[in-house]
Amino acid sequence: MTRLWVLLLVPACFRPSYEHTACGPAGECPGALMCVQGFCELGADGGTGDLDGALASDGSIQDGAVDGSNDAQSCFGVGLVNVCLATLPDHPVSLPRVSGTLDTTQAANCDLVVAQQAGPSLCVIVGTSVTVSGSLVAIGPRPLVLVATDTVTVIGSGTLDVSSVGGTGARRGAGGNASECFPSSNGANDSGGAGGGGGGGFGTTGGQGGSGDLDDSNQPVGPAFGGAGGEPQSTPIVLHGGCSGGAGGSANTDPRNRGGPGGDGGGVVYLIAGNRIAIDGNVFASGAGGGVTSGTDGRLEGGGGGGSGGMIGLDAPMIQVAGRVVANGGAGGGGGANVGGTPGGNGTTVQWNLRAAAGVGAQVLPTSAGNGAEGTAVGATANIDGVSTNLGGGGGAGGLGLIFTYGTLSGGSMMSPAPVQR
Ligand SMILES: [Ca+2]
Ligand SMILES: [Ca+2]
Repeated sequence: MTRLWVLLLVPACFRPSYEHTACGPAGECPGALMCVQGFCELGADGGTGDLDGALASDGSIQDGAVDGSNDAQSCFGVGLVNVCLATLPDHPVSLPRVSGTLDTTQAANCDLVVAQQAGPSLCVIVGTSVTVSGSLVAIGPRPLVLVATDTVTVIGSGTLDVSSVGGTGARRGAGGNASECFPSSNGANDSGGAGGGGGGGFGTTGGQGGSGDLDDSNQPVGPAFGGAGGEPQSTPIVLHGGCSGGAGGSANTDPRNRGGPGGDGGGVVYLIAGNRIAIDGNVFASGAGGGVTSGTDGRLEGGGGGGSGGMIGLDAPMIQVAGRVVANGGAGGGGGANVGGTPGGNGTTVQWNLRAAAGVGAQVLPTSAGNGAEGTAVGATANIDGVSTNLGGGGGAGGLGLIFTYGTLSGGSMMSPAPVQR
């Protein structure tokens, strides 16, 4: 027998739809599926799919739970995400379940995949308790949601990481580069020095890319404007990740000679516990640094804008944070001179309150291309712009991400940006 899970999202401010096919008028469903609460789900005789996943057990469907309306005791979460379970979990979950990276593209890596209306579908993992005791890195388009009927714990040596990273080991955190973001702009192309890309905006505005060709040494006429940073979105109405930076402009039409790519926005992770969240280790959702095209292919390029930090949600009556909870913005890439600049640093994580190192503009003595902006961390009150120059402009900084708490927070001396109680 396969345990059947039914999960609904019933938030205050939006009404997501369940991702499965609706039943026919008389409860008809295709194939081996059966009708549960108006939707076609896997029957008790099994099959594979989103619903049983790693939580499959010998439990049976409880008519009361399935047929009844949403029992308040089986719903979890008071904020942006609310999860109702028809059958409560009966065992704890320890993460990571397998070594390596959890890719939310694969539904089998989630206990449930649930749609959000006007937002990305969610990869949900459910247990009586959920404990992160190793390094769990999550990528893929779906935000990661952990739900425990009792406690979610990240132990002191544990790390839950949905950060995005550029350069060596590049990855995009789960739910990063969300389509719900306000876009940042690319830097303008100019053969006399291109503009830098704007930084991604999310919790705060992304920085403006630096302008290039201030001396108007080549076509088109005038300087090359840097891209605008993305606008902030401080109260998102769906759960989604951080926002990408804009690309730097290029100096000519040679396809090899293109500006630095924008950094990826940080991912999103959301924890819900019926009693308590305890974070002694790390929860990271920072954005990636803006890129460059290195060597002569990056001649007079604009540096890429940094990606914004992503989103972290903590929802429990008690939220105890002794570790680091971080969603910082990536730095901008450096502009090009005779060669490309250096990439912007990835948004800081372990060094939670430091700004990522700016990308450095290439130099042709005595002139240098524009440096990128340094990244953002807690206390960044203004957007940080890339540097303008006669050569290629630097990329703007990615803005801060968002950390929301729903419950009573204790500790939390190493959180960046500052958490917002909702
Ligand atoms: Ca110039
Ligand atoms: Ca020009």
